[in-house]
Amino acid sequence: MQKQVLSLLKQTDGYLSGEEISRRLGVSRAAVWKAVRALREKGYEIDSVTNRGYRLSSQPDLLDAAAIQAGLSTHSLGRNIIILEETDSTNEEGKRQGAAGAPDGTLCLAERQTGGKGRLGRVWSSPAGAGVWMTLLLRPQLAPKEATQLTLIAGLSVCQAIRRLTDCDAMIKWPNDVVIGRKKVCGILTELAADMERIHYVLVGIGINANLPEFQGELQKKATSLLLETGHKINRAALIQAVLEEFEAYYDRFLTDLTADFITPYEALCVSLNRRVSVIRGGREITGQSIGLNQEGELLIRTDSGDILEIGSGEVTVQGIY
Ligand code: BT5
Repeated sequence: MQKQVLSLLKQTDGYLSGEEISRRLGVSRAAVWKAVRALREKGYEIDSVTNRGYRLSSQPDLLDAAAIQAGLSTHSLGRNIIILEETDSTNEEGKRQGAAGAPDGTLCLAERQTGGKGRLGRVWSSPAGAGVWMTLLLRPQLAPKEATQLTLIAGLSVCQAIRRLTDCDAMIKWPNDVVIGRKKVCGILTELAADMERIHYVLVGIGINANLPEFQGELQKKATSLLLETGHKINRAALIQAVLEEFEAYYDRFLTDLTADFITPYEALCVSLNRRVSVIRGGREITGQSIGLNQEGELLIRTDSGDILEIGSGEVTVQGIY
């Protein structure tokens, strides 16, 4: 019903009376009014003037598969797109799609997540209409331990996509955050469905604070959005396209040659290097200097006692960034 009312309003240049809409759709005036109210709640601005009727004056910036695919130069990523108005988490939707046999490169997007998640059960704030909350479903022929590198490729791709479209100096905080200045603009959560030897599918979940106008509570001091940084809204379809294109270029190279070098460009954008860092290992906090990444993307730390540690996961705190 909402769809039908919307489509009539879109086809009409000026005003269309409630009576005309109800006649054309064969429904009551009250039903038309209810549909208009529901559309307004979704962000459509609909003027109503006595004796003239309704007129669509502006439409919300909604995610649209056709807009994302128009001009998209990837060959497999984003060729199948699922867009939901609301979901628990696009990673969970990706798992449902993966279990149901969705193809490699499927992209799941939601306007809003009710259970957006970070690592280790943390919450990812995902309000409606302003973010890019997306998950790529991939079916690579990789061993499970090689999949951790996909998180690094995703971080690098988002960082480069933001730099391509804005003048923000986005940087990567190893392993999975993209930051602008001292604040986080994107988080990445990679999950796997695998057995010991073989990956069934990977879910690369990417959350980018695109057009969020503000943050609440503790996020005010540690999160930022592209809107807050640049002062204007970014076209989310263009941002998604750029991320998919950057990702696919690195991903294809990585799949054909596991030693393909994405570490050099990653290091060039990584804010966690050559800094004092602390890391929790075996329940103990170790401090030192981060000196680079190895081929597997592990962070190399020269500890204060002179040892070199390779950190593959776990929490690293870089001093000076939130
Ligand atoms: C992450 O976890 O940064 C991974 C976030 C992944 C989100 C995407 S959205 C699409 C897909 N579907 C999902 O359900 N998830 C993925 P972590 O490093 O654990 O950071 C989580 C912490 O970031 C929280 O504890 C907050 O402090 C902070 N945080 C929460 N929401 C934020 C936001 N919108 N922007 C910046 N920081 C946020």
